[in-house]
Amino acid sequence: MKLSVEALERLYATMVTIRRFDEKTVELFNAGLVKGTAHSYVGQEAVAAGACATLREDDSIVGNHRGHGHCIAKGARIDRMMAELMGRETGYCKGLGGSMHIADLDLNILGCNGIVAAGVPIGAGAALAAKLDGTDRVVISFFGDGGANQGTVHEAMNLAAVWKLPFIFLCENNKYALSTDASRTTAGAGTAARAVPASASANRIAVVKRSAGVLASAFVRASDTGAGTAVRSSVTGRGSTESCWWRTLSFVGPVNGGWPASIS
Ligand SMILES: Cc1ncc(C[n+]2csc(CCOP(=O)(O)OP(=O)(O)O)c2C)c(N)n1
Ligand SMILES: [Mg+2]
Repeated sequence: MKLSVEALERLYATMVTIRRFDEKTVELFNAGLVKGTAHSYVGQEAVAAGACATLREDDSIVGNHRGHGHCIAKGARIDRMMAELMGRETGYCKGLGGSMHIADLDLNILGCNGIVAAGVPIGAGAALAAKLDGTDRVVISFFGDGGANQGTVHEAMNLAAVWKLPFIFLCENNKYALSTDASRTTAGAGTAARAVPASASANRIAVVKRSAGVLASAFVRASDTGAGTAVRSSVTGRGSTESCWWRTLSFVGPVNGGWPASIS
């Protein structure tokens, strides 16, 4: 599909906004201003930007723990998101939800979720509602390769296929479950293959057809520091330079205090 210059510019602007939002979040997190924790979407911007660009306003999304990009791409307000991260009343959830629970029902952002893969059955339920209402709305749930190992994803895939729900399972396969290499968590022919028993075909842009399907994107998050190109160790997967860089950006632990060497 050939995109117009305007469409490409819009996609690029969305990606840059997501990147800047998370760069700022790192700064604020390191300054101790972000309440609770937060997970960086740096390196995955294209997935949310591209997926949400195919949606209408009345289509819904469900994000996961790494959901800043999902919300921004669906049109969430930056100021209200940032307020939420900092625990302020002006935030999307009055500051009570924090980074992992941003929701805006007016924008059909049904919520991000700190429980790995919990957003997938929620999305399937919303897709069932869209179908029962007789609409042609679609729903996308974003989840990771780690989340793809949760049983609830497979239950949802089965029902979505049986009931032909207008639901896209969008697996963002960044090859790690936070910091654990996929080879240590995922058996078989890979994440996309998990969809086969439910007869959904992976690697297909199913949004176009507005029917149940799986879209799997595979990548390793990389940065313009070049850290992403560090040599991968055969044991931990991630090279040491990349590991250090990843830890500074993922801000899911004692960033300032350092990490135990055993965490990969
Ligand atoms: C049910 C559940 N188990 C464990 C955790 C802890 N946890 C948070 S993120 C994560 C890994 C998720 O990996 P993946 O789905 O690949 O997402 P990524 O972080 O790579 O984007 C885990 C195990 C959790 N939040 N919920
Ligand atoms: Mg992952």
